[in-house]
Amino acid sequence: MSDAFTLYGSSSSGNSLKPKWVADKLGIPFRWVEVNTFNGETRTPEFLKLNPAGQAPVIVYPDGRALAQSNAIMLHLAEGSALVPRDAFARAKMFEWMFWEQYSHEPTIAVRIARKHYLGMSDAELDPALLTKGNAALARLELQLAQTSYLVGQGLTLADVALVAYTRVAHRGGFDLGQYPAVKAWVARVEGDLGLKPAD
Ligand SMILES: N[C@@H](CCC(=O)N[C@@H](CS)C(=O)NCC(=O)O)C(=O)O
Repeated sequence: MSDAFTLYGSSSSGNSLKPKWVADKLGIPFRWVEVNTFNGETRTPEFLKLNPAGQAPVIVYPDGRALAQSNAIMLHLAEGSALVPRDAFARAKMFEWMFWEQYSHEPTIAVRIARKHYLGMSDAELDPALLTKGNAALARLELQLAQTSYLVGQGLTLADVALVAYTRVAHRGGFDLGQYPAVKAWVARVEGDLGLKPAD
């Protein structure tokens, strides 16, 4: 991967920040193009040519190849690095967390953050299941992180990057990380590893 790619992303989107953090951590050069995901910029004919799903993030190489889905982009960027365990079972465990993130964590926590914090919806307007399911996801993380420093054993992997993205700003969605001390400590640990300042 010698050619710098362009990352189309939104600074307010954890999904967009995931591949940015991986590229920064691994010293991979790229160009960031800010996209507003709330005003239809991802639905223009030009953007749909890059990602027909109409979502950020998407990366584009100088030769025109494009890749979407935050976790797929991270996997591509981090292949062969220490962020992807060499051991097959540990690697599969990393995938287990990443698939779970997209099905059970992001659709509850990120969606509540977007609606409450960015779109200004009141608690009464929000589906109560988002809070219940989001807290269930945080409890699932707490169970693991009370036992291990990182989600897969004792070192940072893409599973941590995927899951910290929205967990670190979960308070914006009305979640209280004070109820999850191991998660809170892990967020600080991963932010340190990625060189991020604590959110808010
Ligand atoms: N599963 C996708 C989700 C991407 C996604 O939901 N992107 C949102 C921002 S976080 C977006 O671009 N929304 C604009 C739209 O749907 O029009 C990923 O992980 O990349």
